[in-house]
Amino acid sequence: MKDGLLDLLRKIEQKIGSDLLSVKKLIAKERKRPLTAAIFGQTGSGKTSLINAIFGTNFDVDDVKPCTKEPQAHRGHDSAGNPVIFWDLPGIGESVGADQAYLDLYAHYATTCDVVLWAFQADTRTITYDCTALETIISRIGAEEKEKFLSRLSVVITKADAVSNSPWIFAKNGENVTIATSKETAIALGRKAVYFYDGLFGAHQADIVRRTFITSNPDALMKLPNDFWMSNSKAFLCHKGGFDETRYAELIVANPSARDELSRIYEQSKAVCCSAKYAFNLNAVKVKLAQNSEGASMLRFGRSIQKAGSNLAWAKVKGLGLPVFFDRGTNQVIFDVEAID
Ligand SMILES: Nc1nc2c(ncn2[C@@H]2O[C@H](COP(=O)(O)OP(=O)(O)OP(=O)(O)O)[C@@H](O)[C@H]2O)c(=O)[nH]1
Ligand SMILES: [Mg+2]
Repeated sequence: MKDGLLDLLRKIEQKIGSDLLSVKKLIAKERKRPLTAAIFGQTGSGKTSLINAIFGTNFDVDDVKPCTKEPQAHRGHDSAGNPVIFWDLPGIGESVGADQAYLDLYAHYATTCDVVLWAFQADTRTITYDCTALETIISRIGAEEKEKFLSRLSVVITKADAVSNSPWIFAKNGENVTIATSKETAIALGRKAVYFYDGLFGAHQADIVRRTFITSNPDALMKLPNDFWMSNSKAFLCHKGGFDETRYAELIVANPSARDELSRIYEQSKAVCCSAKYAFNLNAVKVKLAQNSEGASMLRFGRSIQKAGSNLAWAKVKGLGLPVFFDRGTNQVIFDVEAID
């Protein structure tokens, strides 16, 4: 990872020359500070399970009743050895009284964390409750903090495995299994991603500033419309407001040399779908953490993040509770994952 970071620095150096010193200073400062993150969302939406899947923690989860009652922290390091603190919080929706206290907690973490994830579970479509909670948090943190908080907030859609417009694909390779969506399920998840993102942020989208490190020639970025601008250090490209697929497609055609920055900002303007159960898209969640954090901390995840994929041990797949097919005509099991070596 350190080499990856140096490579990236060299690339930035070639592009922006004299500004390298300011970028280096920024990175040095960022490295000393732990990256802090937290996850919000309704009870049972799978927050703790997601953290367990990403960080290998063993926090309690419950199949029936609200489980996490106090904030609990995973204190670890990213792949470059830099400190990361991830706060797993209680879920809202447990009771009116508990929610008041939990929303106070959320307001606290909203202003103190570098990045916040808001979890929706894929097999639901209700958003009013979460929207009301977001408004309460905003009213508690005040107008000044609002923009910063919203810009650091990402939406994750959990339990993607619960969406199966057509079967998920399990590719066994020795002791490992790669789990992928079928085309239809990928499309359904893509629609969910837009639905929950737009639903949660609603009119607030106009206030959201997204930013990404500049890796292309800055000259190419000068021609972008007025809702894009470069930070003073010329290290970041910033954008304020909503950024949908149509606009993204138009801008890429008009500004092909700015493709890298535009695609990173576009990715930040969408929810990411994942599944702790299938270990699906967990790397994409880490990318979200990195992209939405302030400063140069996105570099800290850098190239250590492989392309989003899903890998599970075969032994784990056997324990997923997949259906068993039984033929009543022959009185035989036709398919049982547990019977496969
Ligand atoms: N199908 C499926 N179920 C999941 C997934 N992640 C979590 N679950 C289940 O969802 C239920 C709730 O999971 P938790 O991780 O405890 O949810 P939580 O959001 O932390 O809940 P609170 O702590 O009460 O806020 C458990 O039964 C989990 O097994 C997933 O990716 N897929
Ligand atoms: Mg929990």
